[in-house]
Amino acid sequence: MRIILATSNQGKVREFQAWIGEHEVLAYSDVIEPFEIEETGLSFKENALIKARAVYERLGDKNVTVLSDDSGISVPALGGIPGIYSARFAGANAGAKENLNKLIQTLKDNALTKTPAFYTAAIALVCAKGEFCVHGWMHGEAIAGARGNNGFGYDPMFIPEGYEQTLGELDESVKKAFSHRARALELAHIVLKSLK
Ligand code: ITT
Repeated sequence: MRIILATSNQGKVREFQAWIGEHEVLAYSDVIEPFEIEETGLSFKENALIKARAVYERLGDKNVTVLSDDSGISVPALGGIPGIYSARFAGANAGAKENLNKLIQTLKDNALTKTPAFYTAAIALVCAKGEFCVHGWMHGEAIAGARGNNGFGYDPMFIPEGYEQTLGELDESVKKAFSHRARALELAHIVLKSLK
C-alpha cells in the first residue's frame, strides 16, 4: 500500500516513516508541489480531516491512502492552551522554537515551574473506501525550561509520566513506544488492515 502523508512537518514525517514499517510512506511534497491548507477546524479531528482530504483531492489518485496528523500540547492549568493552536501559538508564521519559548514564558508568567500537560494526536486517513479518524494521547508535565535536542516542537519542555527527563533528552524509542502519535498510529494500523 502506498501511503502519502499530508504534512509539511519533518518531525512528523520522520516518526511516521520510522513507525510504519511495512508500507511505502512518502511526504506529499515528494509527489506534488506543496500548497497552503487552511486549518479552519475547531478540533484536532476536524483539522486532521481537512488536511488529509485536501491532499487526497489534489493528488487525484484513487489508489493512494492519505494520512494526516493534527496534534498539539495542552496545559490544563492555563485553560488547555495552546491545544489546536500549538503550531501558531507565537503567531501565524512562528517557528517551532518561538512556539516553545512562548509556552515556557507563559508558564513563567503564571509562576508555574512544572505543571501537568498532555499531547493529543488525531490521525485522519482518507482513501477510496472513505474517511476515518483516530486519536492518541500522552500525559506528563510541562516545565518552564527547555532540555535536550531529541524529538521536535515542544519535546524539550515535556516530561512524560514515569520519567525524570524531557522528550528532548530521552531516547526516541520512548516516543515510539507510547507517544500520542504512536498510540493513534496503532489504531490507524487497525483501520489500514481492515481496508486491505
Ligand atoms: P502539518 O499541519 O503540516 O502536519 P504542523 O506542524 O503545522 O504540520 P499541526 O498543525 O498539527 O502541525 O501542529 C502541531 C503542533 O504541535 C506543532 O507546533 C508541533 O511542534 C506540536 N507537536 C505535535 N506533536 C508533537 C510532538 O510529538 N512533539 C513535540 N511537539 C509536537
